[in-house]
Amino acid sequence: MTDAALFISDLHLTPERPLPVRLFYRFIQEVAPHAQALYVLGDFLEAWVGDDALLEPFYRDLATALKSLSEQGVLLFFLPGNRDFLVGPSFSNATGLTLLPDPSRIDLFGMPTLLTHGDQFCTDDVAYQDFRRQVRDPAWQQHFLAQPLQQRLALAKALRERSEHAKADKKPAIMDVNGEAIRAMLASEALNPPIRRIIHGHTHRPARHEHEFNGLSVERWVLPDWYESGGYLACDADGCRLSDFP
Ligand code: LP5
Ligand code: MN
Repeated sequence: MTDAALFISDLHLTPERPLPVRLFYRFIQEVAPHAQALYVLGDFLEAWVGDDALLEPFYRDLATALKSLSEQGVLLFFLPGNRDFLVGPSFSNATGLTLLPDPSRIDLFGMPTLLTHGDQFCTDDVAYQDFRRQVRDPAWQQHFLAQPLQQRLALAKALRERSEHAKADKKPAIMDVNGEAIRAMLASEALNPPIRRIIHGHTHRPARHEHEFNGLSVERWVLPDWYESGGYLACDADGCRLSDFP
């Protein structure tokens, strides 16, 4: 699909996991330049503790590669995930990514489409939603960002460990989307024209689902993670399809 819009999420890029990093560099050389736009729907980075982390060569190199893609004329967008919600204006400037709020509505080749990371749909995961409310609070973020970089990195590491422990005790179904939460988001976006497509990541369960809302069908695409191989959704005027990027 030339001139398609591409969607990726959940790459969780970190110097500690080289495979997705290699895949991503190849993706932005081989696939993305043929697209009209690339949307990154969160969890692009393993953990982001503030834009001053851009001083690290690993992130500077990523930013340079993205910037060069944007200079080739590909429109770049970023919507935050639960790992990288602290991405800010310096990251945006360095990469050429335009920051979008979560959720964001776009007109995708005539199709009213809702983009979101997807974690807000996981309302059965009550412990996570409580945690989310806390860390998305602007006052909490201001306080966190005022701490020295090394301290923030240490906190993020501790939090990652707690998250892995917590997940080990959660039933898989709890960490999937809740149908009522999807309906609630569709209802809050009920302004004309009605949403006909949702694209999100987070659950790492790539698929196409169909919902019915107010008598209309709504297709919901779930993006894959990049742990063992890459993958993306490509959409054009004829529709969308998921592709692997091995
Ligand atoms: O991320 P993943 O896939 O492992 O699991 C998510 C939910 N976990 C998270 C936490 C992140 O992994 C932590 C990394 C954040 C990096 C950003 C750094 C900037 C802020 C740093 C703040 C110190 O999002 C997980 C879900 C899962 O998705 C599936 O949906 O289940 O949720 C949890 O595991 C949350 C636990 O259930 C509750 C954690 C309580 C921790 C409370 C500590 C609060 C005080 C913070 C200070 C350390
Ligand atoms: Mn996520």
